[in-house]
Amino acid sequence: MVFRKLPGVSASGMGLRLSQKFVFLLFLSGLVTLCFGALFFLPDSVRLKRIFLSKNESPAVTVGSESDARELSKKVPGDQEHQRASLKGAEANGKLKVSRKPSVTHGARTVERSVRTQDDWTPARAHEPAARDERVTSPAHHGQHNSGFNYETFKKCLLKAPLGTERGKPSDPQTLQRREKVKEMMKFAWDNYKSYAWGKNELRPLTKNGHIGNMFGGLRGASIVDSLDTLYIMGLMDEYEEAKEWVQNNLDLNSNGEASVFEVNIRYVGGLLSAFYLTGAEIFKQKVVELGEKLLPAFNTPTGIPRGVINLGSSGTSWSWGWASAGSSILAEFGTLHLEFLHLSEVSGNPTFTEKVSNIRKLLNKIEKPHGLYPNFLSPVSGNWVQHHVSIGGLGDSFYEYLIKSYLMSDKTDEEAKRMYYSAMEAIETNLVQKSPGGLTYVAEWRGGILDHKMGHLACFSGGMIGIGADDGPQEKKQHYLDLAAEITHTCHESYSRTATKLGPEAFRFDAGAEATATRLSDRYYILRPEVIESYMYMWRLTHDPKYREWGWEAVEALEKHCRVDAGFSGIRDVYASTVSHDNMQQSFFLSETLKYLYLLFSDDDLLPFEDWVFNTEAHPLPVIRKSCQLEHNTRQTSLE
Ligand code: DMJ
Repeated sequence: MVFRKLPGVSASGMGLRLSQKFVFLLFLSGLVTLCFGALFFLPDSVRLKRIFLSKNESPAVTVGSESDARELSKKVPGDQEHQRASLKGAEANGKLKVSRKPSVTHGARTVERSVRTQDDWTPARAHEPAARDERVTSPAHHGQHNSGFNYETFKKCLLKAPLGTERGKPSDPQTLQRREKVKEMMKFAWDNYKSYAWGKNELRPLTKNGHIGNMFGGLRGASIVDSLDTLYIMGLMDEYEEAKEWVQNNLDLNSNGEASVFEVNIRYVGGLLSAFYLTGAEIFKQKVVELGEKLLPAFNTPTGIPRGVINLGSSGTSWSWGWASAGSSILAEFGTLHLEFLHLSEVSGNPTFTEKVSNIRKLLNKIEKPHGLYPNFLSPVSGNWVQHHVSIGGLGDSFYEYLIKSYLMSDKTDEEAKRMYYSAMEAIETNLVQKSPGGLTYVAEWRGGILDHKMGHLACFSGGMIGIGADDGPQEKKQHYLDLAAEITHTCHESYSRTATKLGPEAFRFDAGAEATATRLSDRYYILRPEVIESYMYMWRLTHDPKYREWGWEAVEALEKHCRVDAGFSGIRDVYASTVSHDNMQQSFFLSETLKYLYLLFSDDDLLPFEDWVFNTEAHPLPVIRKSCQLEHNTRQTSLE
């Protein structure tokens, strides 16, 4: 090999001068630094980080940029984007085998019916305090725990029969007819799931097969567990029995996959808990306690703030979402465990569940909040906020919901939750609530002090939330909160009525001349979400203004026209297009929430009365915990023995 001698280059070394060697070395070291730096500071890559970090470690926390926040805000727990962005490993779309038959026979049912008549429910009369709480002080652990939970006592402490006198049957014929229609929709959705996707997580109604996805860590049957209480409430008892039988024989909790703590909690834990409370069937209690324990290792962080993802297998390793920068946990995820975890302690006697969520509450109460607002990202390592992005929609939403619902579920004794909710509301009103030029009230998003004039479909739950919170805040603000709730619900209805399909987009804006309409192509889809209908239901119960039932009926007609296909219901890709294109997915929350809220909207108020029940964020009813009443009954029982 011949090296041509360049003019001015010495013959020593590799033919380089000292200064050239220095520049070369500088370049090399720069390159090395850049490569290592990229692993840690360029956009999150879970895989690369796993090479260097153990699963239970998080990288150092930094405050991210606004562009990070914009990107992240597109990924919302529970939506398709979120699912895509989530985990490795699980079956991907299209890789599933088409299953045309249910994997179990439904004909011969041997499982004993646990359906109770409404006569079984004795309302509680008084709840005077009792001497001691054996249940709460029980030190036992699951398996060895003596929960002390007594289902009969629980029933006695309800003020009213859960399903009312006649399962909430409305007296006027038109409302009854509408309610029957919703029941028929549920049966249609269920029957098709059963025919084509039985045991899978969701139905793909166009391709007539099942979808498993990667949110539930190998758990199956999300649509079954999410439907249990809806079927029961609607009186679809054969279907409820099929669902129960599947849980008993096929719900396998020994999975080894990577699951979203949030999604497993709201759908599976919530679904099983409400099925247990409504029916008293022990199988639901057994399963839910076992599953709850599998979520506990996610809390093994320096702060006790759980990470978003957990391996449900014996390793129990947990880590943060790859898309949540700097290893942060999401407010709407770790802030949406309180209701279910309190009930896990209640039915199991294991105080650990309550301790875990009380610790989250304590930290959030103590931490400094910019302008009184709660940003969406928090480091589970340092306990500091990671980004100053605030939203009452995706990434923040159900945290606020669980504050007011914790207060209501505690029989109005959880003063800390109450205080935190009303001060958050003050901050939201001061900083986020806006009026559009056309007079529509909306809740904007906040990015480190700059307002983004957009509202997500997810944020439309807030009409209902502000409505149910109106009564217990400062008395002088009661009417104000009711008005605000009505205005937000009206705006969300406008986002529906300004489309060709009369279904609302994923997000709508109030800038550049837009008024409650989506301006970006990517925001035009509707995936059978419940939030707008949820607010109609709450506002109907609170005001009995007939417009809410009319709006609900508009939604039923639109769902029938645009989302109903041969084999179930499907989301649509563009709510503004009169000829729709379907997304081929019947989300489990359609059965759990959308149809349940519609059914309740067309029912009398004594079906799941608000005095006794709060709905978790997946619309699973959980009972108000009346400690003093239960203690009184337990004490009385003990003295009789
Ligand atoms: C549901 O899983 C829950 O309502 C959750 O809180 C947010 N998103 C979906 C439905 O849109």
